[in-house]
Amino acid sequence: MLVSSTMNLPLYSVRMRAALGGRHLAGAERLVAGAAVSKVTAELTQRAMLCSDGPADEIHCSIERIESARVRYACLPDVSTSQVDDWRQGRRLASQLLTRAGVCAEVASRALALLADGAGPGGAVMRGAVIMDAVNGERLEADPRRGVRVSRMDITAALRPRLVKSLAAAGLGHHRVLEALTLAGKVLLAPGLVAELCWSDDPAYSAGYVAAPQAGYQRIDILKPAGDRRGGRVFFVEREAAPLSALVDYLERQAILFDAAGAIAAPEKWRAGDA
Ligand code: WAQ
Ligand code: MG
Repeated sequence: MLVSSTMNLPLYSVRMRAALGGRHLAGAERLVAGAAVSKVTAELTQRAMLCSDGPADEIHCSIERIESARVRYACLPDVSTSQVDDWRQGRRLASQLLTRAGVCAEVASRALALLADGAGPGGAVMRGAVIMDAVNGERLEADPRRGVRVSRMDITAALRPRLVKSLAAAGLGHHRVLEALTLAGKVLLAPGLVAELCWSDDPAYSAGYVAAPQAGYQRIDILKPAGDRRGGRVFFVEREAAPLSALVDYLERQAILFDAAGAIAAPEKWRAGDA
């Protein structure tokens, strides 16, 4: 009998980050079979060359083998989308969703202001994410220029075409949705994680999300003014739940492959009075 043994083949973490004039431009991370490494590396490099603010003047790719026994399999979070009138309303909704997830109201406001102003030194965009204490708003990441970069996650080759199809059917065909959903899926399984807030640094992409373990991946279609180059990610944590070192190690190093998707809801108009 022929048994497919792809589950036992080693996987490769492929990571790309690109900069222009010392400023972070783009990054991406995949986890793929050996046979796909060169193709995926070329795709990610091409993205850095074609990105709207590019081409990059510096691109770093790193490729590293991961033993299949170390890979964890999981299901992606449910996806919902709220349509708002403008970014102010979007941020009010984000604040509500964060407090509902267990982030203190003042901490939620602080995080929104931080991403709005640029979370890196001098208002720069960070390459990775801010880690913030959900109770007192303290920033916990060791390097506020770099932040913590989540990697070693992807969706399986079997799930990918199905997911691409169901996202497209819900009007969510942009590659950013699939990538952010994968990243948030990994983040939500982190020890001590309360919620994630994110919007893109791409001036042409205004959507973002609040993700939380119970509520899933909650998209908000407008979280910043058109043309704004500032964006970022904040991971809110409950400090007592896990040591920071364990959290960062999980985010940076634990390999996770998503082999199942959650429910994908059609976009709904948000009314400010909604509970
Ligand atoms: N780990 C940690 N932080 C990251 C990572 C990562 N792997 N990748 C990006 N960031 C941070 C970094 O500060 C970026 O400046 C910021 O997030 C935004 O990155 O459902 O495209 O790649 O419609 O611009 C969200 C909405 C899109 C998608 C997010 O992020 C949807 C997006 P970008
Ligand atoms: Mg990116």
